[in-house]
Amino acid sequence: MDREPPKNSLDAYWMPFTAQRQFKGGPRNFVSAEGMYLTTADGRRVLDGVSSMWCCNAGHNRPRIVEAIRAQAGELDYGPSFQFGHPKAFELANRLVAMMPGGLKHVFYTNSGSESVETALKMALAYHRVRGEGSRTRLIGREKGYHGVNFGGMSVGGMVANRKMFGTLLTGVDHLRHSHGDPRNAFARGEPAFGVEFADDLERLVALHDASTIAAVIVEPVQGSAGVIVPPQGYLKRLREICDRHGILLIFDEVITGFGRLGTPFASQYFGVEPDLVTTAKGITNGTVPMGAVFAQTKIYEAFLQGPPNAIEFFHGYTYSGHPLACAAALGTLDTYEEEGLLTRAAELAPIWADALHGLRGPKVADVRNIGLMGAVEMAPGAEPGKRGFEAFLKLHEAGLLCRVTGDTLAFAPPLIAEHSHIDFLADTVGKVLKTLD
Ligand code: PXG
Repeated sequence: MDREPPKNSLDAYWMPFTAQRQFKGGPRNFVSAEGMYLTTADGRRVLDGVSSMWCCNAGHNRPRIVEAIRAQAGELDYGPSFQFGHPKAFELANRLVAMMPGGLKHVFYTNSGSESVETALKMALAYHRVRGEGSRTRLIGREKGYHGVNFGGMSVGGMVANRKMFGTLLTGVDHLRHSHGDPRNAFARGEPAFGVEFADDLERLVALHDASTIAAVIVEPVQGSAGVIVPPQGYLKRLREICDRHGILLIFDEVITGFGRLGTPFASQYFGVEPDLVTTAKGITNGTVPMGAVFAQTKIYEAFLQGPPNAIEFFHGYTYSGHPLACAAALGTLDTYEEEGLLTRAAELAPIWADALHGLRGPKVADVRNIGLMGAVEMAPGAEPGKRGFEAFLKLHEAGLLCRVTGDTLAFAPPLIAEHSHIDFLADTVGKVLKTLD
């Protein structure tokens, strides 16, 4: 018989990516947020060291965004997204594509990073098919990659724990080797010097499968969830060259790197590499209303515009694609980013950020990685892998600092409004907690 949970039980909520029993034994709830800080249920202020989940690039509770959402809710709360539109969806699309380099001039709305990834993979497959190259059905991801939790993204993703429970996933998927772990790259500042040749792994997969079977390669320009793994110098350029050589589409998953994280609006500009498709989410609305967007090259968009003009060209979309509240939130977000120069602010903060993180090098620290305003401190594993990481995460929370943890790696990406004092507090707090670990 099912066990009846007590009233107001914490058990009713099956929480995402959470150790249910650990959490429910001592819940960590936030009740409000402002600027750089979140406030806990017991009234403590916690510095947001990771833009909550790499989302709140402008910090919390920003007036323009809050107002835009409020006003929109009282005007057009919702309307149909298929065969109908609303003005803000078009206004936002124009503003978004203006931020993108080159031919990335069309945008498709989704509700999350996972949906952006599924959308981009479907665009890639369908694009080849409408051009008469329907044999290009293979999708290539990368080891340690994170592309969300839906079947396509999970299949091209390369995080073992996220894959192993869920069956055989998509067929026809292969993975590039990841570029992490060369000891010569430990404590590199920014892009590590060694490992550009990992991009040549794509040539190996082309030799194995034949280019005529490969639709697209998807990579995060900087691997976020795996613990801020920065690409070796020249790696992404080489990947672009190999894709071009073989007619393979290159997809950048910029769910984390998009909207200023590296000091340019998108990582594409930072690395000087123009992909065919770009997936985004998170920072597009500063995390306030769920939204994602996929940017496509004009050649891809236009390839679909065939057949009778009243026939739907791409059988894909979501009930909430371009939701009015999300569009309003995104417009308020872009206003905030522009008015405060936030999309380039990480470039100014990057040297201070690098110094602060690398200053943590010490006995228990195996590696420090940084780029733009993101970074990671990888601790040497203690008695049991992951134990030290989780302990540090809890102690940091107690000490008033929010971070993310993956294994024994602590990841940081503070809001782009951070001041030097916030960065100092972050580094000091991590340094103090490191000293208390076994
Ligand atoms: N692609 C990338 C590159 C991501 O980082 C997704 C897709 C999926 O987005 P949604 O919106 O469906 O969750 C992500 C999400 C972390 C962490 O700290 C990272 C993400 C989400 C939650 C936690 O490792 N990235």
